Amino acid sequence: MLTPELREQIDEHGYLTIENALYPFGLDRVRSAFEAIQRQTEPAWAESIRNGTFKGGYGNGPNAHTMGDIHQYDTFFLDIAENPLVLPILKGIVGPDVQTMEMVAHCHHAGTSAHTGWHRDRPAWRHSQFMLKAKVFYFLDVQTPDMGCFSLVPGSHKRDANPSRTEYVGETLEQTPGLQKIVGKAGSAIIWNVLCWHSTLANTSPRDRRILIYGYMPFWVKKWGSTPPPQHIVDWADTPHRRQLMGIHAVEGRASWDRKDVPYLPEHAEIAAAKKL
Ligand SMILES: O=C(O)CCC(=O)C(=O)O
Repeated sequence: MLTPELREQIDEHGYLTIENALYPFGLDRVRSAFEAIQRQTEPAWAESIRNGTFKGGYGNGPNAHTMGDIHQYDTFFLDIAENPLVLPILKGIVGPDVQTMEMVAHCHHAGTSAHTGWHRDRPAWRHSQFMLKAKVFYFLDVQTPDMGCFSLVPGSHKRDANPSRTEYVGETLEQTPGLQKIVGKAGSAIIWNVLCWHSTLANTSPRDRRILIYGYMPFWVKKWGSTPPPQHIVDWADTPHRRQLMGIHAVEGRASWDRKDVPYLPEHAEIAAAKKL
């Protein structure tokens, strides 16, 4: 639940943390699912580093291995998108029509430089009640300050200005005024507003930093575009709320925003038929 205290924390500081957020799934199981994807994708990633063809978000490159669309390897990651300890909070923050945007496994290797600099993910569009985009980072291991941990400037989501791309880069990355390193226990999570100024840092520790990244936005934001949702996602989404979470058919929101290329579940057809628009 988004309690008044959590609401105040996220409104004021732009983030909140949850301990034992992976409890419903079992941390060991999450780690082995992560490691299975890493084993499968690492040879191609290593080859792309050798031949210089690496690309992709979240700093994929020599300092980090970004594994996107992890649901395609294991639908267990769809279950995590629906985490009962996190989703009720997201419904309060992003809105009752929240959908999942991205599902990513990420490894920032031991002894490597930062894989991003200071930025925010989108221009400072704001709504009085809801956040346009929240991300949830799950920590697979304890996050220590030397681990290149995720860092943000608390309260910076309220600023109109974006962070400078030329100040506090490279050697001075960690000198950004107000920087807070997000440390925490294995299995914990941070939910944060992507308008916060944020960066990763150099991982000077002997341990890889392994996290899961989930992005959430309201249902009306285009998700699948011209590509129909993959069948394994449609199959997993066997309830109206799962259909909404996967950006297919809304429970809250207009039926006119629903995907017409995916047949409704019978109970969802009734929900859609009862809507005016
Ligand atoms: O990997 C990190 O800690 C930074 C993530 C990031 O820059 C983002 O989510 O936009």
